Amino acid sequence: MKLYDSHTSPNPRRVRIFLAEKGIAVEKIAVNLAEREQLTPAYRAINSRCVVPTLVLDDGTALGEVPAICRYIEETHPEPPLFGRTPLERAVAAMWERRVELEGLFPGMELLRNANPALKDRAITGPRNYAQIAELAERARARLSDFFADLDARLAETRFVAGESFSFADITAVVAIDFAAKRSGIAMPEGLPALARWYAAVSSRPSMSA
Ligand SMILES: N[C@@H](CCC(=O)N[C@@H](CS)C(=O)NCC(=O)O)C(=O)O
Repeated sequence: MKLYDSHTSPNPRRVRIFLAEKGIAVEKIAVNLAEREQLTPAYRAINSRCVVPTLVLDDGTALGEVPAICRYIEETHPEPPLFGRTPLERAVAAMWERRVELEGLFPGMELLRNANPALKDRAITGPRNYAQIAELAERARARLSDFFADLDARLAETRFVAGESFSFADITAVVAIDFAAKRSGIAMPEGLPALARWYAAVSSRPSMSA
C-alpha cells in the first residue's frame, strides 16, 4: 500500500496515527499542498477530489476519505480494534468519531480556510475554487469553543471519547485539537479538567508522532 500524504495537514495525520496504532508500515508519498501539487493532472488521476490522504492498494485501487480508509484498514487488520468490538461498540465509536469530525475538525478547517490569506479562493478543498467568507471564520471560533466544552462534558463520563477503550474517535479528536492550536492559534482552554486529563493521556501515545 502507498499513502499520499502531507505533514502540514490534519486529515493525513489521522490515517498515519491509525496505521501506527495498528503497527502497519506503508510507503508514504508527500504531496506538496503549498505548491498546489494536489491540483496537478498527475495527482488528479490518483484522486479526482484533489485532496490528501489517498491510500493506494496493491491492486491499484485508490481510496479517499479518511473514515473510508480507516474502515478498510480496520477490516483488513482487526487488531487492535479501533472501532470497538461488538456491534454496539462499533456504532458508538462511529457516532462519536463523526461528531468529533463535524464539531471539532470541520470548524478548525473552516476557520483556517476562511481566514488565511494564502488560501484566498481556496475556502473549500477540492478541484473547484470558492471565495473566503470572513463571517464563517468568526462562527468557527464559537463552534470550536463549544466543541471543547462538549468534549469535556463527555470525557467527564468516560475514559476515552467513545467509551472505555481508545478508538478512532480519540484520533480525530486529538488531531482536531492540535490542528486548531497549531494552525489557528486556538489553544485548548484551561479549566476543562476531563479534557485536560484525556488529552495528556492520549497525546503521549507513541502513534501521535507518526
Ligand atoms: N473529507 C476528506 C478531506 C480531505 C482534505 O480536506 N484534505 C486536505 C488536507 S487536510 C487537502 O487535501 N487539502 C488540499 C487543498 O487545500 O487544496 C477526507 O476525509 O479525506
